[in-house]
Amino acid sequence: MRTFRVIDSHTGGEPTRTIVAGGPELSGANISEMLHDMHLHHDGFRKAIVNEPRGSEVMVGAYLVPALDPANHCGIIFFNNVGYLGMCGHGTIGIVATLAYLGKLSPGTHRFETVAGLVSTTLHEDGTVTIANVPSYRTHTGVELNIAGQGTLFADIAYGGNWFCLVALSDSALDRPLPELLSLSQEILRVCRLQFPKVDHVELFGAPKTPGGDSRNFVLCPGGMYDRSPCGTGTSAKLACLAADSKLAPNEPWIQESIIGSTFTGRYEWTDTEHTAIVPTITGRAFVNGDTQVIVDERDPFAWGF
Ligand code: PYC
Repeated sequence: MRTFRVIDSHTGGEPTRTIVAGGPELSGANISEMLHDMHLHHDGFRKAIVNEPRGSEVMVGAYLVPALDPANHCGIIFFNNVGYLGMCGHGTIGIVATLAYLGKLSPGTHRFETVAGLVSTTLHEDGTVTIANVPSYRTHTGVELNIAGQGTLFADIAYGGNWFCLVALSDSALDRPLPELLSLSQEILRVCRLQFPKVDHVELFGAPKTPGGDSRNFVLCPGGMYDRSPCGTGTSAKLACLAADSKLAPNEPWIQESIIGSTFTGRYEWTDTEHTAIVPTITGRAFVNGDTQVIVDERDPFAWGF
């Protein structure tokens, strides 16, 4: 019998399950090597935490590991039902809320080591969290994607801690039933990856419904499910596109609404005078909604997930 303590939270509706005790000791000289060790030797641990029957395809897991630099709070390995994520914006906000719930963080600035790079966070007095994400940038614009039944769609390819294919649809296009949005975004991903194999998220845009909102999105994640939050890395990629097109000025707020109506506020600054990349900041809120002991009973054929 093995046990792990996990804290569940959700950020704008999107769940994060953070393992705070009982996980494996990982070897490696940095967070990428630790992820490699987890992938090679402890992948069953990932599956047990996020897959059914305890989890689901929408669950994002986070394993906290010691920081290499003592100035940082800890390292984070993000994962889901099919593998690992370099960075996760809603998950980082969830981890800050989780560590505050555990009494390990108070309002102020705290840095975390992720596979994508160093992420600085600020826990505000009102419980909201701002993350200063890794440098984000657009690599391609006006990419033609021929999608059956849709004709030619035009996409941007951008990095925001994960790789995104971003497609602006008509204002009402996101009002379609969710299964239709899932199959459309899956087909866009299939076609996009023929040219850009590293892209693993698709972000579709339509008109916002929230008063004061700038845009509404539907984000397909690598596990085949859609993000209930506006997606922190996806909003970072969107900000990189807006900056590259001079459609949003530095420090101007951008209210990104998710498909369920939750919102993040994004802003950016350029990293350099050549405007090669931006540093996006994303503000949102997470709530802790579970504090659980996970039991792995070796007599249970599905104890390590399926
Ligand atoms: O918020 O960055 C994010 C994210 C990635 C996948 C699910 N959420």
